[in-house]
Amino acid sequence: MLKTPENWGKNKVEQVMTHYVKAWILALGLILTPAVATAQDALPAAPGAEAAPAEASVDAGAPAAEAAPASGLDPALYTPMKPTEGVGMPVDGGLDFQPQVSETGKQAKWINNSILLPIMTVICLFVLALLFWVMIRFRRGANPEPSKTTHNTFIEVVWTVVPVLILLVIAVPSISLLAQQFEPAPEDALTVKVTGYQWYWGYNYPDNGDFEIISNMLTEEEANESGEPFQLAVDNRMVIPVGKPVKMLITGADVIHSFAIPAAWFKLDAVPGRINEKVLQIDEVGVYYGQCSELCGARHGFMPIAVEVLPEDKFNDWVRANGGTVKGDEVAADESEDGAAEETASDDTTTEGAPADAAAAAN
Ligand SMILES: [Cu+2]
Repeated sequence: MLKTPENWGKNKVEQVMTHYVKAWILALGLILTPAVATAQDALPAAPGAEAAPAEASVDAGAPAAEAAPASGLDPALYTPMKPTEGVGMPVDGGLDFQPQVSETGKQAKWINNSILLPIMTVICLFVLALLFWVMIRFRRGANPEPSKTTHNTFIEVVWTVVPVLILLVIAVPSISLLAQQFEPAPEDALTVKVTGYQWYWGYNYPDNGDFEIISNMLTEEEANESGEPFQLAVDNRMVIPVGKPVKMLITGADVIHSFAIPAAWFKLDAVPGRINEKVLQIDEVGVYYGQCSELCGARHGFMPIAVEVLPEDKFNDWVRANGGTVKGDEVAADESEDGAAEETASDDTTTEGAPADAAAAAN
């Protein structure tokens, strides 16, 4: 259309109208995006969900969701521990790291709070003071004749050497912490294989008969009932002994997940097709929560991690409650049951085969 003074106004009205319509469509789209994302929750998520198409609740993705949390275990051997408020979980308005329960965590938190934060504070204040000094002392009113200096050897040496020294001060503890985190596990360390699934966690105990724990998030009602934080509480926790190095083998079954426990300064990606290894040692009995820390799909936010750390005898009871084997048990059985020597011998070969398989899988 030709732009004449007559139709110019009309054209502009059309343009403005089109802009308004576009803006409204865009705004509506932005508003509806989260709704569409959450609507995906209702889609059948896992192969198991076909059996129960009406089930669009939180545990639709669970392969074997039980009615009551952790109720399948013998209460004489194991009852889930109550978490300590504010330990191993986030707190409202919290600023600092969670209280650390591992050696690495304590060291890392100390580096942050005693080395990095003071250095950062001093540098920020120093630069701020320099800025103010330049702005006030050398403003045009106070300094009408600017200096023509272009070179000052002393200052140049200082502003090169001082940052190098600062970096050295940071590098020494920081690199040693990094190296310490990736020291291989000792020979006799307990092995736990962690598998990230869309959207829950699986924990295998190859040293204890290779039983598997499937860990799903509790619903809000279930979490309130068991006195645990919603969206962190799970039905079946990963359980490990206190003060013992645990060799964590971490992998993903479908997409990349990330296994993280902030209170233990532990985070490692769960990558399909490869096994990442890291030692986890928690020195205090308790329950510690974490979350999947790699965006892994629609319900990434609903696959929390709960680790329960128990004294070794309690841990062994938990293994027995799950139908697993405990190393000392077979020896005791051998001594007491002379008549069934052949049976126990065959048992031994199977149980001894398990760690070897795990080692082979790790390689
Ligand atoms: Cu995930």
